[in-house]
Amino acid sequence: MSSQPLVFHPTPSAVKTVKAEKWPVDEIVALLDLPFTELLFRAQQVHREHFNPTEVELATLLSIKTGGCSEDCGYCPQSSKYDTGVEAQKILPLDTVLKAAKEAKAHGANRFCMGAAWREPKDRDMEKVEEMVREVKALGLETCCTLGMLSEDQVEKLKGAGLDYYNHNLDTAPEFYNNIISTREYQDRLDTLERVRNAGIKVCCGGIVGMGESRRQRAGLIAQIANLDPYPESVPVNNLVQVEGTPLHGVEPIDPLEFVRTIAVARITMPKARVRLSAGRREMGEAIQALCFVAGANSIFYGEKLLTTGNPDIDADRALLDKLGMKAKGTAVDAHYEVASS
Ligand code: SAM
Ligand code: DTB
Ligand code: SF4
Repeated sequence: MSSQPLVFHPTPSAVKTVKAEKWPVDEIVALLDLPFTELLFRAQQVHREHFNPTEVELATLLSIKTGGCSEDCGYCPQSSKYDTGVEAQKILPLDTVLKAAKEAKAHGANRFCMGAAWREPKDRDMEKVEEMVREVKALGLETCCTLGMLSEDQVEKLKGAGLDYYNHNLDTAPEFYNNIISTREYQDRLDTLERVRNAGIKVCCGGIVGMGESRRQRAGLIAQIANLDPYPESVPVNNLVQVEGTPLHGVEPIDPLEFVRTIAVARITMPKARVRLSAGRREMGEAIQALCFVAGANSIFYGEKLLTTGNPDIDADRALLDKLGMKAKGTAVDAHYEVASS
């Protein structure tokens, strides 16, 4: 008995036009797989097309609302689900925030980032945060907030207050995400990022490596960020800070040179972004940090504290930048390195 081959004729509604991704995961894996020297050379070439390679942006963080968070992010010392010794506090008063912002400015910071341990802000919090943004901006600092998920209305309020950047991280690749967080979806994060972008606030979006993900999953995270259209203006690359009491405490740390590779690939795929060498710097040592700058990192968190964990102190960072002949963004630069597009 002869049988006809089954042919599937899609109906027009089943035919989707899928926009080609700018950066397929395979291409990013291929970059990560390059010989180290080749990868760093390519990253330097891209970096120098858009930035002065001797200049670093300094962003100071302040936790404006610490601990007691309802989410279960497996890396985070501020989740109420884990016993990490971080105590829940109320939102800081405005004068405390302004004092910290003035100190940051006096130390030469370019940007002041206010972080809150919320799944999302409540409406009664918004007025306070808006006031903080207005007043910090009035000091002449760039402002950034990271408050969790935002509704359209909340995004508009922050825009109205003059917020420059909103930080919301994708954290890891979609296929690894459920190993890390169960209380919010990847899509929720993408939705918040879209609202921020549509409101005309600049996007700061990155992730964490060293959570036990594979190289392909690191590539998957970079692909997600680099394929945002347009890609973020700021890309924080965090190396997991392991905190006792969190589920990720004790995970095998990432090889430091693999961290440098990740920075290089972020630079190549997002040429004009500020790539921030973020959490985990204190554990890294000077040589690895120097390699990260060679790989195209041009921003750091600056000040002795991140949100709840430590960061190199200001004197150590000043000494490192001096040793490397690097300068803070906005301070005198060698005319030789002036570039048009940064
Ligand atoms: N609660 C808000 C949220 O999650 O969107 C904002 C604050 S949350 C602490 C901001 C980001 O800090 C997280 O998305 C994560 O990427 C990073 N982070 C938190 N704990 C970390 C850790 N132990 N090591 C490295 N990065 C961490
Ligand atoms: C980001 O990507 N890293 C920062 C900032 N955005 C908010 C936070 C790092 C937190 C590290 C753990 C802590 O200090 O609690
Ligand atoms: Fe809460 Fe943010 Fe920490 Fe997740 S990362 S537990 S949302 S503070």
